[in-house]
Amino acid sequence: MIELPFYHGYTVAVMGLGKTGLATARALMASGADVWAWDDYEDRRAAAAQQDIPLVDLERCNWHEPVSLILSPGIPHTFPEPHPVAALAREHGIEIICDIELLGRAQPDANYIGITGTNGKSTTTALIGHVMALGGRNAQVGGNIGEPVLLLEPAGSEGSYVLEMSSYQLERTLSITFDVAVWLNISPDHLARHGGMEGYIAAKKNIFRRQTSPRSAVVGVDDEISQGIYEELRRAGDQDLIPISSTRPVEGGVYVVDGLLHDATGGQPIAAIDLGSVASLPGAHNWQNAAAAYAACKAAGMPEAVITACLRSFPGLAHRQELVEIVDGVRYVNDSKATNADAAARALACYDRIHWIAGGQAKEGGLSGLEPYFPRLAAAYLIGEAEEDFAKALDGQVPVVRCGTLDRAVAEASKAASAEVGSGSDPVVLLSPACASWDQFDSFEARGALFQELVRAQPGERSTPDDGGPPLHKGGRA
Ligand code: UMA
Repeated sequence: MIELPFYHGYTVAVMGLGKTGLATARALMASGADVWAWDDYEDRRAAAAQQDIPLVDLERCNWHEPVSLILSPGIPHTFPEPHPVAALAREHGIEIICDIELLGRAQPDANYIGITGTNGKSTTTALIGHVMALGGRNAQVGGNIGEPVLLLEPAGSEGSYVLEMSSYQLERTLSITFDVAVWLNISPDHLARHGGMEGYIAAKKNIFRRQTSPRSAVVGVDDEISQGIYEELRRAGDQDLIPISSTRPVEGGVYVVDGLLHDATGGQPIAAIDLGSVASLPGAHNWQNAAAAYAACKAAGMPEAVITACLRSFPGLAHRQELVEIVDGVRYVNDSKATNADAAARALACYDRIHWIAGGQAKEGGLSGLEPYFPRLAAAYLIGEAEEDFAKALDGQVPVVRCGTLDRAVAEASKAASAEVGSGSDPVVLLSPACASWDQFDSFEARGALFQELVRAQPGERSTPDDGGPPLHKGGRA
């Protein structure tokens, strides 16, 4: 746990008692702070009380007491409208920050690697953490990936924090200047929370805050906005800049063409690793993650040969194109983390005959952008709030089965996919919802866990990719 001695004897307000808030309250209490914690939901407050966390209703307290408000990332302080507690803090001139800001203040001498982007940031973060730890570095992984940073250990000046940074967290982290900042890509997401695309981009750009050489920025240039940001940084010339691409050669950068990762940071491109041989990094989207991780680890001073050796043993992440089981010849893939269309596109590009389970709480734009993948869909099995809208969007192009719930969707998809086995197709039942989970589940993890449970409960003969089945995935695009 991270000590926060600068709060000893001071009152600190903690709003939101999910993962972040609970860890923050505990770290503050252990450091001798007077914690005032609150959550809008009774069950969350009860869970906190069980851990002896002091509860104070932050909408009805004396705001002359607290010196800081640690606001959980999911709770808005600006758009669509400030949470009442954030409004009160602002009215009283109290800073509104997040747990990662506290880490930065407590561990100012540590090395920081920050990863952001709309998609792929968890995989890239885990990949960098894996390579650094296996390569002998003292590296700890946390942040939006799911590990609240105040639960990490002190790193000191020798250690590194590898932090997945959401736009929500970047807005409230002021003290950290990243030694290596990774920007993967950007597409519309969380727009209501940032007052539109401009606000979303501005929040994410904080990853480069105050960077000067020899600090490095690793920037994906495969989408137009990111390319523009790369050009902007290049013109300013503040930090060492490494472009990365998963589609084309980039001068002085790291890029992947047909699965082969090239390192051109030294001028002449060198073929470093064939990503087709890394089973845990399926699909072309993972080429971007691998290029970013390679470039970031190299910028952090790791030798190329160590990086590539460690990349090969990456075990992959749960809920991201995770092969759950092959039952009676049908592959069941859990991609519950795909909470928007762009993320779902990445999985849809990897398989040819897909029984697709989608739906939940739709994001702005719905399914738009997924049209090129429709010919790969044997059928769509729709669940959750988005069912009606998605059915309309797919009407006449893809057979639709309205299922309502995940258990029904798995049953229907499984029945149809099993009937196809042996007919020359290689059916995959893919949960890649293109939606948030919050209408029916607590989190995408809970949604993915139920999918795993439903698949594992099915009768039938199990096999593995090594039993001679077709390849697990292909690195194709639409
Ligand atoms: N709450 C209120 N009032 C509100 C809204 C929420 O009291 O108006 C309370 C809820 O009752 C709950 C708590 O706030 O108890 C939830 O806070 P939170 O939404 O910030 O969630 P945490 O559990 O603290 O998890 C957060 C991140 N969640 C969000 O940013 C929404 C997790 O990222 C992160 O893993 C975790 O901190 C650890 O650092 C998840 C996420 O969905 C994976 N991130 C978004 C994304 O990746 O797209 C940004």
